[in-house]
Amino acid sequence: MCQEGGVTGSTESNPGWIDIARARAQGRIVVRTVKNDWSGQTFPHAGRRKPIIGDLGVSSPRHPILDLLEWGADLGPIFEMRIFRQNFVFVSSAELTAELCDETRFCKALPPAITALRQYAGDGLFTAQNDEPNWQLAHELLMPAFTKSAMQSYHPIMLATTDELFDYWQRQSGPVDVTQSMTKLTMETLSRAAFSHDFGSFTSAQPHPFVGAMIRALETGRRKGGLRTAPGGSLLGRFIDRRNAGEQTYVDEMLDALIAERSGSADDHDLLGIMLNASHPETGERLSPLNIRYQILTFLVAGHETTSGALSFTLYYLSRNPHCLAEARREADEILGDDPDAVPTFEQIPKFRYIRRCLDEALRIWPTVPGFARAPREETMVGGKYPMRPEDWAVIVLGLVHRDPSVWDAPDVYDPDRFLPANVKKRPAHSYKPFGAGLRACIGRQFALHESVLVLARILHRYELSGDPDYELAVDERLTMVPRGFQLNLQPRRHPAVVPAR
Ligand code: MNH
Repeated sequence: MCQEGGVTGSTESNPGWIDIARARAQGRIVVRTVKNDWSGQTFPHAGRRKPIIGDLGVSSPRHPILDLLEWGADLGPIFEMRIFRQNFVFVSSAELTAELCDETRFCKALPPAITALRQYAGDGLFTAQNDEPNWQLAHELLMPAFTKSAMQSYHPIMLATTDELFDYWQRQSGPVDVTQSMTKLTMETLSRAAFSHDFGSFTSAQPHPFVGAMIRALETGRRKGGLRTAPGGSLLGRFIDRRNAGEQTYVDEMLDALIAERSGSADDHDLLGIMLNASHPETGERLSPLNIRYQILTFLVAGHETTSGALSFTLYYLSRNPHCLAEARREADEILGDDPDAVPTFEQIPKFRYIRRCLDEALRIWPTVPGFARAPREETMVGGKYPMRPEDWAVIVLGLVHRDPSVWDAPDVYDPDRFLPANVKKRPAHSYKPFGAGLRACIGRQFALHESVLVLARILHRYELSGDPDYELAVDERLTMVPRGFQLNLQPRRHPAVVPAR
């Protein structure tokens, strides 16, 4: 990584001002360099670059990713954005993505927005550096809890939270807010699977204060990450930290209390129990209580809004595409039969093939984690012509890769059949990456897929759903991408579902 700028050495005799020339002569000032500078290469960028602030104006602070998807589409397979001294390089083609996803040459990188989250999530799975020992340890101890077959133990939890969602909807009058409902659902599912805690999302009118505090703390952290290289950025960072300290302390203390309550118990029925009890088969190493807190926070954050957005976008597209809705419902009815209260068994989940394709296609158009960053393991050349060194990184912009016209026909059209096995086989590898790549790919993928398919099948089996025809899709950028203000009208299906003869 590039050297940090700033004054080094003792500041004891600092009179309150710095004689820059003298400090530089004494070697106390490191010349400020552009971060992620790709050996000085430049790539296309949007608009006219301004002194000092660089490309700060090209994206709105409220929806930087939506803006990036817009202006990035015209800039070609690799482009850049410079904000103060921080350079961002983006990749938007399936071809360059395939190259960067080659694990033999590249690995995960931590751009500033992710590094900023280490203040909360430390060396937890998502924010750990590739070579931090706790990544390997946690990965090995937790992988067994995230396999396809491990979903068997979360299946009853997922059924129960879906029942609570239906009860909650029953008590509502008028249309329901889809993103809000799905966020309650995924938050409850995850907190129960992770540490058997009920946040009461469906029973209290207000969301549990923990949820808001956690999201605000992280959101602020991410914003702070963007300011790092601004003049006065570290001062502003400390100010933000002070303002944010209360929320962070509240979140940390609540999680530490939960962990302390369970330590010493052999109960390993949830993720917390596994983390407290599992030790490495060869070295006997265990996760520390602090690292366990980092992991729990990571699961809560990485796992709830992402899945909620995936569910909400799928419901949006189903409501807009009557033939897809009819096909998805036909599948739900065929597997679940004519009792609207019927619940899928664990073994039935993989049979909802069409519903799964509807989900895959929604995550193509709106990957709820909008991108991930990659760096080379050794100095190399990307795209055959751009030298890249281990300290350089590029962000794969999934929203653009998933619409690359050289791979996807009519990329803005919602068509679940793109994910028919024969069609998947025809596409180049790595043209669809909503869960990331390689060793550091999403550990919760099976969890998200199992939960989403289960919930969608049950909703379709139970309700007649219709959206407001005048609603225009709006997307909120929180920690992830979710639809804003999307509502559905839900009518319990009156007639017993008819099972078509096979
Ligand atoms: Mn998830 C990593 C997307 C659901 C926990 N997740 C990633 C990455 C992507 C991603 C992309 C890779 C990021 C990177 O390379 O920097 N995750 C998703 C999406 C969904 C999702 C689109 C839902 C849809 N993730 C979940 C769930 C959990 C979870 C559910 C937990 C239960 N994800 C993680 C963790 C990592 C991760 C933990 C980091 C894994 C690692 O680096 O070892």
